[in-house]
Amino acid sequence: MRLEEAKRIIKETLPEKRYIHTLGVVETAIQLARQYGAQEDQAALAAMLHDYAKYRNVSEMQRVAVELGLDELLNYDEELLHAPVGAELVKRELGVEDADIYQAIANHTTGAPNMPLLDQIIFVADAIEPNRHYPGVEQLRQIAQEDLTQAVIATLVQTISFLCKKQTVIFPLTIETYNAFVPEKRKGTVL
Ligand code: DGI
Ligand code: FE
Ligand code: FE
Repeated sequence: MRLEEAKRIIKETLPEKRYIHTLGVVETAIQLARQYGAQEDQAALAAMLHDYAKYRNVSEMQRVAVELGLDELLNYDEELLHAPVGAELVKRELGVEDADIYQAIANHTTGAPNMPLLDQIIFVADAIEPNRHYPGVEQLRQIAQEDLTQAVIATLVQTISFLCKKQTVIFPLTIETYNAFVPEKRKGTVL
C-alpha cells in the first residue's frame, strides 16, 4: 500500500485529533528512520497505520485478540488491545502483508524484548511526536536525537512511572521489555 492511500484511509477512519497525532508520528518516524538507518517508506507506513484500531469497540478487539491467542490481554487495560489487534486488522482489512510493519504496529504500545530498529522507531515516535505534551517529553525528544535505545528505555520509564503513579496494573510485557533493554545497568547491581 502506498503512503498516500493509507493517509486517506486513516483520515476517514480516525477522529481529527488522532489523525493529527498520527501525522506527527509519521513525521517523527521518518526523521528517526533517516537518522538511524531504517527504511523511511516502511517507517512512514507503519506510523500511518499504528493506531488504526484505536476506536474499534472493545468486544470486537477482544474477539480478534482471542483469535490471535492473546487471551491474557483481556485481563489488562483495554488500551492495550488496539496495538496487536490493529496489526491484524491492517493485514486483514487493508491487505498490508509486510511482516515488519505488522510487528511494529503490534508492539507499539508495550514494546517487546529484542524489538528491531523499526519497532523501536515507531515506539519512540509515538511517544515524542510534536503534538505530544506531557512533563518530560522535551527530554525524551533530546534523548531520541542522541541514542535510540536510550530513548526506548526512557519512554518505558515514563510509561511505567505514569502507570505506577495512577496505581494501574502493568502488563508484564511492558516490564519484560524494560528489563530486556537495561541489562548493562542491571549488571552493575550489587546484591
Ligand atoms: O495509542 P496512543 O494513545 O497513541 O499511545 P499508546 O498506544 O502507547 O497507548 C498507551 C496507553 O496504554 C496509555 O494510555 C497507557 C495505556 N496502558 C495501560 N496499561 C499499559 C499501558 N501501556 C503500557 N505500555 N503498558 C501497560 O501495561
Ligand atoms: Fe497506540
Ligand atoms: Fe499513537
